[in-house]
Amino acid sequence: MSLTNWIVFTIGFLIFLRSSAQLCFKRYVNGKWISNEDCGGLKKMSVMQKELQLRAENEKKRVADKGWTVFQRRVNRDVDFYRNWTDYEKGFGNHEGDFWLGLEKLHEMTKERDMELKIDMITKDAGTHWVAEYSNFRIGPGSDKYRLHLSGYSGNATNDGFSAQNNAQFSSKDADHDSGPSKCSTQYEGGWWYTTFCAYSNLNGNSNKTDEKGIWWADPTYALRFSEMKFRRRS
Ligand SMILES: [Ca+2]
Repeated sequence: MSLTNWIVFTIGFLIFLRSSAQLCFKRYVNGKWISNEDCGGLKKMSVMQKELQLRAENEKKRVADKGWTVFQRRVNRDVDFYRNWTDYEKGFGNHEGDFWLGLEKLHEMTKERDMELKIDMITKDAGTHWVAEYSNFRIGPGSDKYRLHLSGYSGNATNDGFSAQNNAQFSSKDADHDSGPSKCSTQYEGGWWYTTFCAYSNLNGNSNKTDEKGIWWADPTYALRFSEMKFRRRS
């Protein structure tokens, strides 16, 4: 390094040190250390950062509180949903893939709060994304066969495939509670809130079937390749 460069570097470094030191320094005056105004600025900045951090954490918590609890999913279609009552009560499958949370938990989690329901679906033929939402959703206790309570449909699905089942008890292949002479659970090969006329949807149906035993919404001709049911506290 030449002498000129060395002098320029040294002067530059000294200017840098001085400007940095001006941000926050303390002086010893009359036996006391006194901070300059910039130290107050730094303190303010640190408080502001903490506030921002706290607000971000609160926001995160608020979003989490508003989050949906998924209780049914058909995506890989590698889990058998034609199961008995105990399985539907306790739940089955893999939470990351195809699963059923369980009727007991559904009842416990929806019984005391105002819940809303959302169902995401993708049709098998065109791959259209349908959403069906219900502003009221609650599942009754086991003593009432986990009766379905829902109302307030909105959405872009071809039709409302669930409101007609409001007030139906849950049925599985070994527990017929559909109130009709037939046994809808075996006829449709699923566990569902079947009623006298069976159903207008069959999201827990047989993934290998394309008729009324398959997975469909509003009409057996509308077969689905994906479904996800979830609830959250109504805001
Ligand atoms: Ca029956």
